[in-house]
Amino acid sequence: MNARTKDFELPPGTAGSRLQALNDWVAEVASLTRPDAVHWCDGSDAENAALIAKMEADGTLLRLNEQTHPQSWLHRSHPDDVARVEHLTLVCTPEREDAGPNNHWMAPAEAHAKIDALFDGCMQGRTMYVIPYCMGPIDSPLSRCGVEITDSPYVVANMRIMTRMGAPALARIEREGSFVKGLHSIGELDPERRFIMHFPEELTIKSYGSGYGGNALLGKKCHALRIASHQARAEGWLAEHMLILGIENPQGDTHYIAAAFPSACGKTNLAMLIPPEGYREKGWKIWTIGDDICWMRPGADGRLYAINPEAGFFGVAPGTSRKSNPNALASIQSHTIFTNVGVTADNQPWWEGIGNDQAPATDWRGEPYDPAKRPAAHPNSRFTVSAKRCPSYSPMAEDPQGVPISAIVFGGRRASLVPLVFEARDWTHGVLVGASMGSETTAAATGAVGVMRRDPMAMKPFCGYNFADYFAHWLSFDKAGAKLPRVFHVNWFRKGADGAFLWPGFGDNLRVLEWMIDRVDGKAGAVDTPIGLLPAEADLDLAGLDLPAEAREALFGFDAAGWRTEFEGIGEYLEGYGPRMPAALRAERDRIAAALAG
Ligand code: SAT
Ligand code: MN
Repeated sequence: MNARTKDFELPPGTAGSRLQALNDWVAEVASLTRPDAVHWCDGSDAENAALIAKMEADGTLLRLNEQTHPQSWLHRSHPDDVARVEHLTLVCTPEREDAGPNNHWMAPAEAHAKIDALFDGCMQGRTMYVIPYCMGPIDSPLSRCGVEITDSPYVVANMRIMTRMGAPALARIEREGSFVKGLHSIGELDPERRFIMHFPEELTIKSYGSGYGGNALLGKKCHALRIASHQARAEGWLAEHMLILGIENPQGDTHYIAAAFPSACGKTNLAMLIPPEGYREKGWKIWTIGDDICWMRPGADGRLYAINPEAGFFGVAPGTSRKSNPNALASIQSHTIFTNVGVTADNQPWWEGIGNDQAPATDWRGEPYDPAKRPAAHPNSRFTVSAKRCPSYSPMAEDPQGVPISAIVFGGRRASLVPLVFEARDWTHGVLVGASMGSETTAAATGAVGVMRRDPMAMKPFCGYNFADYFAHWLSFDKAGAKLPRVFHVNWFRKGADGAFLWPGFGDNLRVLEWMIDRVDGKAGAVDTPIGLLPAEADLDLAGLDLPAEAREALFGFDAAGWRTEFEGIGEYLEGYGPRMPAALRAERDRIAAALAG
């Protein structure tokens, strides 16, 4: 046995246990990728410090100003590796139809062969890290474990923040004997040699050629959404692209809301909302449970209970300011990894919309800042920070039972037509509202920005199986004994004729959330329209807001002709899923289209 082979052995005290399958897989991967060493991550502070020191030494991480931002680092990615790559992200089910028209597909055998050829010998000269992790509180029955193998210490450091990683996760894997396998290598960071592949039947992920968040932190989108959505369907729960927040009213009652918005549409801001002054004075409070992913399961009382499977935030930096999101800004004062932001002359992180009086000296590519050349921060630059650093982080986020969900909210960026808020009539209508969601694209994925596309439940890039089957799975929750959340749709992004946003957003969104929970409690009014229940202006607390008549008309109005056209588009979109589309959803669309026509 040489030193390398010894490295492949399990951590002390675990040999011969239910971890044998894990050990065999690690050995198999090591013989394919041929790393110089194998490191089993225990998640300890000492391990993290050693990794950070190594990355500082080789330039992977640059230490930021230790006085203003203690224990914080900047990572500059390869300039071609700054976002998710949807065209290279594949769902590899045996039958193409099971992945559906919403996914790029490749047959499993072909996919394995293609990506294993890239992995062949790719870790020579590198260390291979084995990261056992748990998505969700370590003792929650809703949580699921995985193991990511990677050759990127940057990934290890980020996974340590984003998941419960290390020894406790390994212990749970040993108890349960099952885990999601994720193999990752940054490869050559060559966009021509890049794939993010999912094998739902094998509970396996293989990702090659990118170090970027959603492509490389495999616990996040790959496991907690694509693979988990597949598991959730089989096991009767939901894995969703949703933030979770608690709204505590002045009486001390807390309602929990789960809300789905596409990437870079303000989930982090909403999850950390600070109530407007008048609300604060009365005693309203917002509690953050999660900002990106929500796993929900019916409880014994028929309600849906949710956990945030993540332990940290991977938030968009640009636009984050004391005004837009003070809680996020407070969270990232220390112990934060910044990726692709600019820096000031004294080495403080900087991005467009940070709202301070400092100036960037160096841009995200490490070049002297020149606004004619490029922004200081990449539009999809990010911060990674532990959720525990967030002042509004809810203690309930660690509750193994999860929190009961009172309302589900769908929303996207819609410059026109879609009003500020409306409520679905019932669950089936709510599923249609989610299924027909549209949004203008953002910088979170490569490709054109600002193009309207259908993004059902904000899961277009993340659903690990055929959307038609996914909609059927959503519909299946409506059964005897179920006490399902109310469903709403919001649009914070409505614009006026001059292109400016009509709704102030941010903290003022609480005015809309209050209406929702009052609807849940049977206390607020609404106007019935074919698309759902809209608040009359008087149903919302607009005190202290200066909304011109044009804005009110657009935000609370209902444009029947515009919606008729929209419903034609929705019909065509749903038909694209063919015969697998649930009849109930088609009938619901037809019912509303008929009401709009009549
Ligand atoms: O890159 S991630 O997928 O992790 C972030 C996002 O796009 O939501
Ligand atoms: Mn997201």
